[in-house]
Amino acid sequence: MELSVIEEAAEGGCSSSGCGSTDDQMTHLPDNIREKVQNHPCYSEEAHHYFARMHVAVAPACNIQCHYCNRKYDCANESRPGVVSELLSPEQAVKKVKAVAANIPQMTVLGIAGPGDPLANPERTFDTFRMLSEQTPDIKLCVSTNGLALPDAVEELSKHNIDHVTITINTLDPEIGAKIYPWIYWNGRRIRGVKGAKILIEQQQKGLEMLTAKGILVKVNSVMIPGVNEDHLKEVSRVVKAKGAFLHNVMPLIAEAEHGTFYGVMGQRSPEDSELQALQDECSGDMNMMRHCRQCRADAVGLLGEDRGEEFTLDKIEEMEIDYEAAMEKRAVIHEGIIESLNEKHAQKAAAAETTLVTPDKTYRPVLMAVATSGGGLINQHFGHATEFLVYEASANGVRFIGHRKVDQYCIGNDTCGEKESALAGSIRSLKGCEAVLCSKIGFEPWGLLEEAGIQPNGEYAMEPIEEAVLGVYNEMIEAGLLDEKSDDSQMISA
Ligand code: CLF
Ligand code: SF4
Repeated sequence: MELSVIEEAAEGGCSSSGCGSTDDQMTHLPDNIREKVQNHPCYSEEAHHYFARMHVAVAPACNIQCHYCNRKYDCANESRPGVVSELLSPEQAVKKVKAVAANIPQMTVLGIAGPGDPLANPERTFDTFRMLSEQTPDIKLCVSTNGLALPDAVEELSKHNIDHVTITINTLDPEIGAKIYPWIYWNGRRIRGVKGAKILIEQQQKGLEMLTAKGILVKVNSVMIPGVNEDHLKEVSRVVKAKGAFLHNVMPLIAEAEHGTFYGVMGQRSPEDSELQALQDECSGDMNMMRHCRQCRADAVGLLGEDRGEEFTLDKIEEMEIDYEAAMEKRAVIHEGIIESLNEKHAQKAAAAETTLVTPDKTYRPVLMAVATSGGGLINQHFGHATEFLVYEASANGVRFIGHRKVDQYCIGNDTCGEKESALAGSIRSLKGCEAVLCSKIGFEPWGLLEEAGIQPNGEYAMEPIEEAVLGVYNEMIEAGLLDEKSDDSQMISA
């Protein structure tokens, strides 16, 4: 029964129809699924503008080796390689979760994603989940795993009300698997090559089937490794969707020699932004795609893309007095307020869509635009303060979220901007392919350099909702005759 609901939800998703409005993903979902994802920042692109997640690093060991991982660092299946998290005991983790929940009321989800594999550390992981399900019942629990130990853990996971599980599945083919996983540790033995990869793949698929049969929402992460698995990932998408996975997150391989990973040292290249986007688009025919993953660290705290971990180090938490009952009441009011305003926004959008004249036979070329935001779904960040830009595509079909581009913040604080030339040049380079950048403010110097690079800066939409602003700029480009028209008639699309 549950499986068909999840399948229906996956099919009803926006990406299957080619449209990209993130609100549509929510409106197409059955109520029971919407309730599970509407405040989960990873399972809903819309939610990630408003709700935060946190990870607790309680799981140090791992039972496999991935060629994109260096054991000194966090599990690269959900994290950026080269990041080290402070290991916590389950008790310390619970204390930290309460402290964060009380201070960041928008934090709705607690995930365990490393620094090794959570299910290779079952005692530490399940002790943490057990205490949290008892003591912080308003927080959703989430786990990410390589899948090797998953079938044996499904029963225990379901006991702790864990509704969201991520499995990293990079391949269905043991020959490809042997190029990604040199060995696994299985039944007390190290098993190498194709034989080890075959066991891992079978365990992942079995775990996926068991979870979906229980109605647990499964997200599948896949690392796109050019020349190794990129063509095969369309088949992965098709198969995991058929087995009831809710979402597919194709992430780029990050391979730097300084991280000391096998791929980094061997010079294995990472995909270009455009290659990643093309693969995500190809997979989206069969699957809801996640495009807003930030490859968080195993101790990440805050909205996706921000890291407030420094505010919650162990010494700082020790000094905090937390009344969790009171915090829960406050949190409930804030969560309800956000959901209500999102529902209102959806209703307004649906009403506007009914009166909108869109003429799909007369199309203009799509345009990529970058957006500086610090959350809340608004254009509300100074260009120089951005550490990442969200990229949206505007077209005759509306606006869709494409991904994000990380940049080095070149303007720190409120002092003079534009001094850090190389960081600014790097920001502009990272916006390759975008024709406009929308922000709340921008300095004179970056304005000129962006224009020289063919990217039009725009501060006219400060504090306005992102999708409406992107559509506004797109319509202005149409009116100004900047887009290649396939028709002489003008065409306007509604926000
Ligand atoms: Fe954490 Fe992962 Fe749960 Fe999210 S992260 S365990 S599903 S709560 Fe999210 Fe971070 Fe991407 Fe993971 S953005 S790395 S997908
Ligand atoms: Fe590293 Fe995670 Fe792979 Fe384990 S599963 S080897 S921690 S990337």
